[in-house]
Amino acid sequence: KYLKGKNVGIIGCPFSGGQPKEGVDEGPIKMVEYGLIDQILEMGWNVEFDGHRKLTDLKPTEDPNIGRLKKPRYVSRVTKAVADAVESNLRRGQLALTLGGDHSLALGTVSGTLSVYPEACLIWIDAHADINTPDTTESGNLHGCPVSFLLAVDDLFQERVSEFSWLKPRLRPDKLVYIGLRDVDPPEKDILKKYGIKAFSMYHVDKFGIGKVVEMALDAVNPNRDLPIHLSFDVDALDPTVAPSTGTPVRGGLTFREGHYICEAIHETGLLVSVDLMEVNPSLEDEVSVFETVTVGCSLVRCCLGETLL
Ligand code: Z70
Ligand code: MN
Ligand code: MN
Ligand code: MN
Repeated sequence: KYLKGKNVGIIGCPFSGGQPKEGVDEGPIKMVEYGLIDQILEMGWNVEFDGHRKLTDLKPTEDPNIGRLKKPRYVSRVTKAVADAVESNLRRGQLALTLGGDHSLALGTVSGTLSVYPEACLIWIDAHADINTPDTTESGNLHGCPVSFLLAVDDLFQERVSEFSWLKPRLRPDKLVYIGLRDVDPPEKDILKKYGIKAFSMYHVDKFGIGKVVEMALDAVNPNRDLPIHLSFDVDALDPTVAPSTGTPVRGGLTFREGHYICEAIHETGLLVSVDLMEVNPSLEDEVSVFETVTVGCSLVRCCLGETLL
């Protein structure tokens, strides 16, 4: 409905500055090495990919904390560049596919999507809510904060961080829905309640089944099935037995099929304009774990682009 033809622009983002563990910057590199581009080409898509972004060039020489926030200048510069890349892909009628890298990158991807499609909804698949504010974050890691920066509410935190003045918070709370949550910090729970944000935790997946949960999630943010969709998929939403090589694995996650079902069902709407696949860290765990995590990342992406079982 929003995209003309099967054109995808891939934005490879080797970036780890939103959290403390090295190696997550290798995630996009490994997904491409494992053949993701050829797999997408074989599905009949036109693919634009000019290599991974040189994001480390944007690293400032000095980047002291702002309050608790770690590496705010680096994260801001990188995510601004990513926002511009997503915006450019979408304006040229391509599906924007961003490969991370840590989930702070969604500051950029979602901003880019909303600058082209202000009416877009955001479906966030994650073990974590990533909605800490500069006031509530315990860790100071910006990958735990992107959603709060994106929300268009005026009283969410004390002061907007001036370093991120390029970022226009324009995500309305009723356009955001979560699936897969199971490690949400107490202040994050308060924020979800305060703004009435729809969230389906693993409890809801167990209670209703993934088919019903995806239907309820779409009903919440896209009741007439006519708005563009941004899907932000943190691979740690999957159970650690399925995707072990990620920075913050949390037990009790989505099965292999539940994760793929989400991508298949969202593809089926025909409304998907922007996809993030984040937090694959090939430096964690053993060789088999890395293989399983990278290949599951690739297959989730293929399902978003329309791969079916039959
Ligand atoms: C915690 C924080 C987080 C991912 C960890 C954890 C956030 N709520 N997100 N791993 N992907 O640091 O704010
Ligand atoms: Mn997560
Ligand atoms: Mn925690
Ligand atoms: Mn996340």
